This record gives sequence, C-alpha cells and structure tokens, in this order.
Amino acid sequence: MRITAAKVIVCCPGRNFITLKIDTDAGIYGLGDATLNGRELAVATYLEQYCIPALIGKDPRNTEDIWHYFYRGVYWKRGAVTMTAVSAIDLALWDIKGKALNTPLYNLLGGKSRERILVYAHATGKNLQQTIDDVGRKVEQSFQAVRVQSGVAGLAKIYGVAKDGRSYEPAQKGMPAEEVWDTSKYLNSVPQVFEKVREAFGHDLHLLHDVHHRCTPIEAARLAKSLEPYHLFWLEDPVSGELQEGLRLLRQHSTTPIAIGEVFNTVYDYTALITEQLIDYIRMPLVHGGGITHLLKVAAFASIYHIQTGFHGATDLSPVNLAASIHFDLAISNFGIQEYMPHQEVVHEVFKINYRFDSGFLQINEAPGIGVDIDEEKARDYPYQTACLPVNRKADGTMYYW
Ligand code: KDG
Ligand code: MG
Repeated sequence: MRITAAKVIVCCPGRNFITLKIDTDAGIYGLGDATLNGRELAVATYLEQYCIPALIGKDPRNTEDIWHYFYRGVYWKRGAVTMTAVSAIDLALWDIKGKALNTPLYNLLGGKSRERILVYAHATGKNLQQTIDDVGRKVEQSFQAVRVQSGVAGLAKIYGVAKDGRSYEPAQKGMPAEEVWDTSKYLNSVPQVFEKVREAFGHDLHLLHDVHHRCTPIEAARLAKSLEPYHLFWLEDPVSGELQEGLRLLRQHSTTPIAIGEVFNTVYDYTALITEQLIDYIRMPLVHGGGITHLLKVAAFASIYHIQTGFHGATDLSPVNLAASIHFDLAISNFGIQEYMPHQEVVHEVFKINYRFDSGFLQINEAPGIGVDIDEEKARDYPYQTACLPVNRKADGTMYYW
C-alpha cells in the first residue's frame, strides 16, 4: 500500500479545527486531528509545506518508521507545532491500518481492557451557588466525576468559568483578550468551594480541579494541602508545565493526586515526573503528544510507576482526537479517566462520530480504524476565523500564566 495524496482541511464549525486526510492507492483514507488552539495555521502550514510532500509514496502501514522520520529525522525536534503535525500524521496512519485490517483501532492496541470509559464533566459558575447548581446538573446527567471551577470574588473573568448558560470556550475571535489575576484571592476561594460542594453532594462523587498553571510551587503545595479534606480525584496543572522540579515541593507536603501534561509534547517532558513519582496522571493528549505511536510508549513507561492516564479532552480537540482517545483508553491497562466536554451540535454537521455518552461513561461502536468521518463539503461552509486564547496579567500589569 502507498500514500498517494494528503491534504489539510481547515474549518470552523463554532470553533477552528485542523484535520489531516491521507489517501492511499488501496482506496482507503485516514484522518488525523491537527488542531492546536490559537495556532492552527502554523500546524497547517508545517504539514502542507514540509510533511505532505515527504509522505507521498510511503507505505502507510509503517507507522513506527514514519513517526521517527518526522521526529528523529527532523533536526528541530519537539515543540507544540511540530508534534501536533507528527500526531496528526500518526493518527491518520493508524486509522488507515485499522480500516485496512477491517477492525476498530483498539484491537490493534491490545484489544479491550474494559468495556467503557469513565469520563469527567466540567461544572462552572460565576459564584458558589451557580457552581453548585451546575455540579447538580452534571450529576443529573449521570456523570460520576466532575471538574469544578468557580468564579473568584474580585476577579472579573477567570479560566474555566463560562459566560451564563453557555459551555466554556476560552478562545475568542481576534487577538488575545486580557484577564486580571490574583493568586491570593484564588487560594482563599478554592477550598471554600470544595467544602460546600462536598457538603451538597457527599463523598461518592469524584471531584477534580484545574489550577491551569497559575501557582508557584509553594502556593501549589498550600492549595493541595488545603484541599486534602475533600479528597480530590486530582488537582491538575498546579504549577506551570515547564517546571518539572516544581512538583517535588508539592509532593513533600500533600497527598492530593496530581495530573499534568496537557501542554506537553514528548516523553522528555515527563521523565523526572514519572521516575520520581511526582505525579499520578499523565494528561498529554494524542493530538499534541505524538499520536498513538508515542503515547503507547509514554503510557507504558508511566504504568511501571503506577501512574495512570487522564487525557486532555477539551472542545478544542476535534472528534477525531476524542474517538482515537477512547480506543486508546479502552485498550491500555493503566487508564484512569478521560476528560469529556461535548462538542457543540454544529461540530457534528462536519464530523460524523462513532461514540456516545451513557451513564457517566463513553462507548464507541465497531467501525474500523478510528471511526470518525468528515463531511468536506459541510466543512467548506465554516471557514477559518482567527481566534486566540486569553492572556493573564496580575493587577499591577505583570504578565502571568493563564
Ligand atoms: O486550548 C486550551 C484548552 O484546551 C485548555 O485551557 C483546557 O485546561 C484545559 C482543560 O483541562 O480542559
Ligand atoms: Mg487543563
């Protein structure tokens, strides 16, 4: 089998998505997600200018060799743009492999270790009461795990808190919006929120929280310690992702489980964290972490240290990534949980999906490969629109992490 053509499909059904489609001489095509929120066209250009010409003529079944061709074979390794492109290629090739063998992707990854995937939902509110109401809605929808992000008094806009009645979408049209941040207000507010949520919903519901990189190591240690009575499923990204050593301090002070890595791209972002057992969950998604080929190795490495997966699954990752993640989650032994934010309905006009949510879990059908298709004609109805994630400044104007 040979690759005969490949193209990048750019569309914006409610938000931007980049999809790689690889064609073969066997009449089979594969799809890969290449969406990097706010930097979409950089990946599209990288794929179109440098990867697609080199893919033509290759045997798509050689996933390992092709992965190394675009990773090791490129002097400028790692980095979000490069690794998102590598991921998209890898996902599309595994999709082709599954279709060629007429079997769902999970069968190529070891078969099923479980029948369904535990997911967590997002609950948000501008204040405590709205947040509790939203957690209640998620419980009514049968979620067994809920991430809780609440507004902080004195901060007008903060990560994870949606505008009234709408699901949270931080990327806004045009250049980045600016938000104002105050760590002290945040650190005082979060434990109070979890105290009230536990009071309202008891102790069986799994609760999660995303710090979103906004604490220093000592602040993160204080937060993790103060949340211990509410026994979180995990505390996510407590320190900025690039500071692996930062988690040593936190670990000395708290038993709150830690998840990190949605901004990571390779196993080299995780080596200290895994070998020193500074974390409990890896978050690096297939779409940014080198696809199936690389994540299989990272997950296996993590499993030796009893670290589980909890892949990123925000709505800025396309249904192709989510479906591939479900296959992966079904197959590996050290699966922990999957983030699940349902896409807006308009997304499903373009992407035809093969998974469904049922009673707190995601399930996938028997379609071969990844099993998601794209309607290219519909995609053309939703052209790209420049949109960026916000930036954060402290009250005195200092640029901070968002
Ligand atoms: O593009 C950035 C979002 O995907 C990210 O902010 C979402 O932190 C996130 C999460 O945990 O879903
Ligand atoms: Mg996150």
